[in-house]
Parts: sequence; structure tokens; C-alpha cells
Amino acid sequence: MPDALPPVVLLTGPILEGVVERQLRERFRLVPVEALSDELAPQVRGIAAKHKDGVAEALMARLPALEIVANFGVGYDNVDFAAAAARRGVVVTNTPDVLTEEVADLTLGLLIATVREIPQADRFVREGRWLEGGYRLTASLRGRRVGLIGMGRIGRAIAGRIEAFGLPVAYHARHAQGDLPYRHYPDLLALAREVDVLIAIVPGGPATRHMVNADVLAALGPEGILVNVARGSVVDEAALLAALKARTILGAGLDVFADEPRVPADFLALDNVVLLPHVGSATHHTRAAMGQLVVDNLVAWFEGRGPLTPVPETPWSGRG
Ligand code: NAP
Ligand code: 8YV
Repeated sequence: MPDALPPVVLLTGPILEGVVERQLRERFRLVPVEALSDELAPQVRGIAAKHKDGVAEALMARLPALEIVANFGVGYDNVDFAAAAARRGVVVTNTPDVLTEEVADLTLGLLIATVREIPQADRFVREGRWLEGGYRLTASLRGRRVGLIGMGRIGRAIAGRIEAFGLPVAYHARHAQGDLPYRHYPDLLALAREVDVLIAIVPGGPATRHMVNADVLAALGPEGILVNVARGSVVDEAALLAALKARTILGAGLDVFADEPRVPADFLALDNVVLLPHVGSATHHTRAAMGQLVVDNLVAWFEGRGPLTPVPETPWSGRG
């Protein structure tokens, strides 16, 4: 009996050299999406997807044998999971938990960098301007009240760090979480009125699109700081630019953008915003763990053990 051929798995983008792709190549017939032919398409049973490389229904429609989409990242708004789950019965997996602490660390770094103007002060020294006098006094974290938009895995890790800095925490989410000591605000606008730091850490997608809008920014106020480590779609970027230019808010720290890697030029010209290239989880340590979870999900699935981390929209009940 000849050995069964390895399952064909589509790679929508370079996930990781070494660790992940070597393991994937050892176990699967890996096909880069740009090499997908009409002859190969009917053989594709899995997809290894990276956040920015969307997996839309149009791609799935070409893959009648598709069983699983293993997403490299905990956010899966790049995968049309409605199509995958409701219309095709495809299981979607993501990479929760292994990146939680890393992203929370980066979030605190971005918050401090934004409030204390660390990038601007670095440029001040490099440009020799210290020779002409000291850097301006900045805002402080002291005495601030922090509101989290989202209190999930990463939100909780961020909240713990904020508390360690001696600052009070409140949050907005659709559901209150009784095990937490923080005040829950079912209404984001009400939360924005009560705090002077807002940190967005919710999933992307239609339900959270532009939830941080001009009204929320006005409620945050002229001493307010916005940090977005969620998805660019969560913030109305035009409203944020207007608020930063008009000093409706004091400043912003952004790790995500609506049209990555393109960032609106107006942001680049502002001195009250810190800009990062979506690096919340971007360390060797954490990206290796994420990549390993992609491999482990695909291996478990094709060995008949089911997915390890299916997303809530594609629950795994062990169906045959
Ligand atoms: P999670 O555990 O699922 O938490 C999501 C949180 O968002 C929950 O508190 C949830 O509470 C809330 N939420 C969901 N939909 C909402 C809505 N429509 N309105 C208000 N709140 C809503 O996810 P996680 O592991 O913390 O990750 C969160 C997100 O962070 C990811 O989806 C991803 O977009 C982003 N992320 C970014 C980076 C980066 O590199 N910058 C890295 C990792 C993750 P309720 O269900 O009660 O509303
Ligand atoms: C990664 C992220 O940037 O996990 C997520 O949702 O946003 C980050 O960890 C992304 O998923 C992979 O490029």
C-alpha cells in the first residue's frame, strides 16, 4: 500500500522561515498561494494564513476540499470566518495565549513612549538640539485613569501592568466580567468621559469598526491619550487625525493602521503621535511560539485529533 500523499496546504504568505516552514514542508505539500493552479486547487485541504494575507470567500470558493484555515495570529479578521464556518464548514484556528504577555508588554511601552515623548526626545538628542537647551517638559502617567476597550486575554494582561504602575483601570466590553475588580462600562462614550487614557485591544471586523470615533475622542478630552494595539479598523483614522491636529486629544500611540503597511502621510507629520509597524507580537520568542501553534493545529487536524485552538465561530464538537 503506497504511503498516502501528504495533505496539500496553501501558504498565503511567508509565515516564518526555519521553524514553521521546515516543519510544514516535512509534513505537508506546501503551495504558495501565488502558485495555486486550477489543477492543484481541488487538492488543497488546509491553509496556513498570516494576518495581513486575507482569506476571503473568493479564495475558499476555489478550494472544494478545504477543511481548515490555521491563522498565524490571534486576530482572524483577515479570514472570512462567516464564509468558512457558516457556508463551508471550514474550521478556523488562531494563536491565542502564546502572544498575550508580549503584546501587553509592547502596549505599556507604547503608552509610556507616547505620554513621555520618548521617540521625540531621542530625535532631539540625535539632531544635536540638546546643545541648545533641554527637552520640553512632557505630560505624565501619574494621576491618570486608564480605560481599556476590550478586557480579554490581552486586555487583562495590560490591566495587570497598568495596576502595577499604580493607576486605576476601568473597561468597556459587551459583557461585564464578575471576576475582575475593575468598573465595567457598557457604553464606550461613558468610559471615555471618565478616563484620560484609552487603550483599544478588541478584535477587528464589522462589529468594532470605527468604534473610536470623533465623539469618543472629544469625550477623552484635551489631556487624553489614545493607544491602539487592536486593529486599525477600530479607530476612525480621519477623526483621529483631526483630533490630533486640533489638540482635541493630547496624543496617540498606534501599532495598527487601517491600510497596513500604508500609513496616511498626515500622521507622519505630527509630533503628538507615536507610530509602530504592527509589532505587538513581533519578537523571535513569540512569533516562534505562534508559528509552532499553526503547525500543531494542522498536524493535530490531519492526524484526526481535531484542532487545538478553534475560534469561537467554528467550534469543534468532534464532528466526523
Ligand atoms: P479576546 O481574548 O477574544 O478578547 C477580546 C475582547 O474584546 C473581549 O473582552 C471582548 O469582550 C471584547 N470585544 C469583542 N467584541 C467587542 C465589541 N464588538 N465591542 C466591545 N468589546 C468587544 O482576544 P485577545 O486575545 O485579547 O486579542 C484581542 C485582539 O488584539 C485581537 O483580536 C487582535 O485584533 C489584537 N491583537 C493585536 C496584536 C498586535 O500586534 N498589535 C497582537 C495580538 C492581538 P466581549 O465579548 O464581552 O465584548
Ligand atoms: C501579528 C496580531 O501581527 O496576533 C494578532 O492578531 O495582530 C499579531 O500577533 C499578526 O497576527 C501576524 O502578522
